[in-house]
Amino acid sequence: MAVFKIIVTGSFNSGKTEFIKQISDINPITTDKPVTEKELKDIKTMTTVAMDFGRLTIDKELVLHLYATPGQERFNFIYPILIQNAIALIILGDVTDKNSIKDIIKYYRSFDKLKKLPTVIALTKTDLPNRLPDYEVDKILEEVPSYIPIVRINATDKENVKNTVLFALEQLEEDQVV
Ligand SMILES: Nc1nc2c(ncn2[C@@H]2O[C@H](COP(=O)(O)OP(=O)(O)OP(=O)(O)O)[C@@H](O)[C@H]2O)c(=O)[nH]1
Ligand SMILES: [Mg+2]
Repeated sequence: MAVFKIIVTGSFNSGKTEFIKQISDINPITTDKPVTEKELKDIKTMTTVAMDFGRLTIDKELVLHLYATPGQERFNFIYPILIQNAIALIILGDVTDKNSIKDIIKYYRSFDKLKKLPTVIALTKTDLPNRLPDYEVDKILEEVPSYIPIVRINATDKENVKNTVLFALEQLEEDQVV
């Protein structure tokens, strides 16, 4: 049986923990602690400080281990540890938050420097009424290399999340063919 490791990253509040919770077939391991920064506390009360871990059994032959990073920059030290043996990267960006979309390219570059991985960008919260207009999001994402696929999802929807993970696996297969 093969075990593949996938990394999920993205800004504070972009939906990483939610993503892992939706996909995992075991109780996910999370490391959420109360938010200490005053300006972030208004957005949400809990934040991931080390990682989230979930497992998805595809079939008898293949199990995926999903690790999500913390969203705050002061926890960046975990990236080189998490990326070891990873086979794909999923970067989340929250379409209700301009800065979260701007951060996508930053995450891409940080991880690309550590290791080149097949990557998928998943824009979250596309179900919310306060989402930015598509043209605004697309404009910010112009900097992203055109070979990186972008999908729009609701991270609270299990099927959406599963399809994103399967899509990331497809990227891997395509890369191997080349
Ligand atoms: N409606 C909706 N809510 C979402 C979506 N994605 C995330 N959320 C909600 O947004 C909030 C923040 O999500 P988290 O999963 O905690 O975000 P995170 O990226 O893990 O945040 P940090 O660990 O603090 O960086 C939670 O209440 C989620 O349920 C989405 O696509 N749609
Ligand atoms: Mg989290």
